[in-house]
Amino acid sequence: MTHHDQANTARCIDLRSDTVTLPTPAMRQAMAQADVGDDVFGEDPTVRRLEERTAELLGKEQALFMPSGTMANQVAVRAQTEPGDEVLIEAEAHIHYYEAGAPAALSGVTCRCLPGRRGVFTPDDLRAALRPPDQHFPRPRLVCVENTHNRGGGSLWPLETLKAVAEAARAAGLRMHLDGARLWNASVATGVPERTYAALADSVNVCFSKGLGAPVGSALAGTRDFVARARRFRKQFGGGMRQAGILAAGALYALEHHRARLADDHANARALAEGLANLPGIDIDPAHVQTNIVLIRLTRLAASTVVHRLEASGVRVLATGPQTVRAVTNLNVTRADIGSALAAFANAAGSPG
Ligand code: TLP
Repeated sequence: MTHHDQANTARCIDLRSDTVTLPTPAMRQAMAQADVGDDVFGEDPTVRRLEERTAELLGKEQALFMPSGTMANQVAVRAQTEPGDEVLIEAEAHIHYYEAGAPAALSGVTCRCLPGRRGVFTPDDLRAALRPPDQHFPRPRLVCVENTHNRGGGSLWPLETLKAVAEAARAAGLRMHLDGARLWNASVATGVPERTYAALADSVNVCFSKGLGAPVGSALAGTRDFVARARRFRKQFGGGMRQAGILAAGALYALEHHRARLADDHANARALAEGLANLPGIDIDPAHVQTNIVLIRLTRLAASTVVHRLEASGVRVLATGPQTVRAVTNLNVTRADIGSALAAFANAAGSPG
C-alpha cells in the first residue's frame, strides 16, 4: 500500500477545498533535501529558484515568495494604494469576501463592489463605478480580478473580457491586480499561458498550496520596483521567512510536476457535476463547471443538513451559503472517489427523512 492509498483510506473523501491536499512522498523528499539559507538576507537558494521560475512562467520581472495567498493579495493592495483610496472589486472576490476585512484593516482602503456574473465583470461595469475627481470621493486606484473565480465556481475569465477590463482600467489611470490563486487551473483549462493573463495585470498572486498540492506558499509577481516595494510590506506584515527553502522546495516540486495533472481534477469535477445533475434535491448545470470547483444548489434541504449527512458517510464538502455546498476536486481525490461521493450525495440530498 502506498503512502497515497493510506492517506485515502485513513481519511474520508475530502472535497472541502484543494488546500487540504497532503504532500506526496516525492515532494517531501524534495523538501527534506532543499538547500536553504536566511531568506530575509536574500540567502536562500531554493526560494530564489522558485521566485525566478515563477517570474519566468508569469512573464514578470520578479516574484516574491509569500506565506499565503491572503498575504500576497493584501501586500499587493497595500503596495498599490494609499489609505483612503478605493479598490474596485467584484462583490464576491476572495480579497473582499474572505480575507477578514484586510483591505480596510491593513491598507485603510475602501472596496467598491462591482456586480459579477460568476465573478466576471465587464469594462462597462467598471466604468459605471468610476466617479470624476472630486474632494468628496475616495480616489479610485486599483482594480482587482480573480481568475479562476472561487465563489463563481472556479469560473474562467474570457481572455477578451479580461483584456477589455485591463484596457478600461489603464484608460482610467488605475492599476490592476490579478488574484491568480488558481491561475494554473485557468491555463490548463483554456490552453492560454499563465503569462498571457499575467501580462494584463500590474501584480499577480499565484498559489502553490491549492491545486498544485504544496503544503504552503504563494508568490506575488510584478516589476522589479513593485517587488522591492512589496518586499518591504511583506516584512511589515510579518511575512519575511528565514530558511523558507524547505517550503519553496515543495512549491517548486509542485510547479514542475503537478500543473499538467490539474486536467484530471477538472475532468473529475465535470464527472461529479454530471452525476449530481441526475439526482433529486440538487440543481446544477454541469456546463458551469469549468475547472475544479463544483457549486451545488440544494433544492430540498439546508446545506448544514447535507454537509452533516455526507460527513457521516465519509465525504466532506463545505457549505458556502444556506442552500449551497461546494466540492473541490484535488490531488488526493481519484475518479473512484467521485463515484463514492455521488452515492453519498444520492442518500444525503434527496429525502428529508
Ligand atoms: N481560498 C480558500 C478559502 O479561503 C475560501 C479555499 O478553500 O478556496 N485567493 C483565492 C481565489 C482563494 O481561493 C484563496 C483561498 C486565497 C486567495 C487565499 O489563499 P490562502 O488560503 O493561501 O491565504
